[in-house]
Amino acid sequence: MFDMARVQTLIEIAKWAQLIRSKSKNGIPIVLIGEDLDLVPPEDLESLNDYADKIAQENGFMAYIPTSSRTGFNVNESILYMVDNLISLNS
Ligand SMILES: Nc1nc2c(ncn2[C@@H]2O[C@H](COP(=O)(O)OP(=O)(O)O)[C@@H](O)[C@H]2O)c(=O)[nH]1
Ligand SMILES: [Mg+2]
Repeated sequence: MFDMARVQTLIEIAKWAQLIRSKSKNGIPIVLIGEDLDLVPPEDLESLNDYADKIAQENGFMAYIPTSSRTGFNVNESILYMVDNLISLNS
């Protein structure tokens, strides 16, 4: 998870992914969640989403999902996405 209002937290994602992978079994699924979507200036949103998609692809994540707990946008959806995918990976 990274803070969409602080791009530095997205830049650091590769490092966190490396740490997670060094401490878990091969092939652990990772979903990149952006938090605080509502704090992103509308004019910055497209380039931020493009950049996050690129980081997700480069690091082999399953998906990138921007969310806001303030507005509720993608909150249930992101949890359901992860649950559904964990269930299908394990069946
Ligand atoms: N604007 C906005 N504020 C949020 C959102 N989610 C949490 N906050 C606020 O951000 C602060 C820190 O949230 P928290 O989830 O505890 O920690 P964080 O993971 O470091 O962001 C709290 O005051 C929350 O009320 C959000 O989606 N949008
Ligand atoms: Mg926050």
